[in-house]
Amino acid sequence: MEIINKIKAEIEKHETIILHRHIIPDGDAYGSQLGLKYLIKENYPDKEVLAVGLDINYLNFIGSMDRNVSDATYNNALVIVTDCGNTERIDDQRFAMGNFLIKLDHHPNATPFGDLMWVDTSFTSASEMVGYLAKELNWKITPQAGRIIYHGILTDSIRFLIEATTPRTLEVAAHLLKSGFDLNALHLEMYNKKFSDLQLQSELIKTAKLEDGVGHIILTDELIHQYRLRYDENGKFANLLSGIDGVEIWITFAIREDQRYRVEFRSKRFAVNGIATNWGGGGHKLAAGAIIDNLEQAKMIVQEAKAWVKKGKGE
Ligand SMILES: [Mn+2]
Repeated sequence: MEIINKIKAEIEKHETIILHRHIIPDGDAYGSQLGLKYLIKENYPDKEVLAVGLDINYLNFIGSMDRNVSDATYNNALVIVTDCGNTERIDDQRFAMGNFLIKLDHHPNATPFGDLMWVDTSFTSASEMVGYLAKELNWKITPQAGRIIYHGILTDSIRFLIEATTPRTLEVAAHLLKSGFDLNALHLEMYNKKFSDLQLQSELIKTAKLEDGVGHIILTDELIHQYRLRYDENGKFANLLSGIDGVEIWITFAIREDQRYRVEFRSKRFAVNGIATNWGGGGHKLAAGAIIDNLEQAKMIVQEAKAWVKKGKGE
């Protein structure tokens, strides 16, 4: 791929490289950003490579961000933004202050930006793109980098379950695994559950609603407190209603610290990013998100989803 060589050339041209990704980061945001950081550091040891944005608690076991990156650092720097479709969602809005800007993403290209774009929705994850880049360029991959990138692929692909999973996905994963990180230890760490999580899941399932092909659950503030969940963990039930007969679209409304609601849309075949966009959000065809103010709006969203299923819209 020609684009990969262009990215390589920009990396080689710049002494300082600053990596950004989306706000409220997930495994793929970390995997693509920190993974790329460690890859460049390993293969170009003389370069200064920094990852900016806020840390998120539940991903501490994956890595952490660089703090106190000054504005002056951006002078003559290469900036690469990973896993982020639109500029409003980029964590740390200084992304445009560098010398050259690259967008590396697997979301639909709703907002093109940057001097160079590698946007390809055929990848499961931005992490898969970074892993592919490393494979194609024959870069050395440390176990640390391999683990971080593999984690990003596994989370975004839902353990290789989503339809975007291809032979390439598994080849990249296999290539990363050759770096020698402890796969079993990582899996144990990722999927270890607390008993209270299971109890909370049972509360959510008990109060779940299913009507006209649309399922939804509401994670309330009461539940967050009762089960001592942190607000930054409010996205982890987005797939609780997946794979259920008769559920075409499933929606999770989860309370945020600011008392607004995070909305996660999922579907087997309906383009739910269309609904998310109507509410100021966005995302992938079958997995999208938005933020709303209250549960009145949640009701409207459920009605809208039902109408979509009825009309076969976005199939
Ligand atoms: Mn992603």
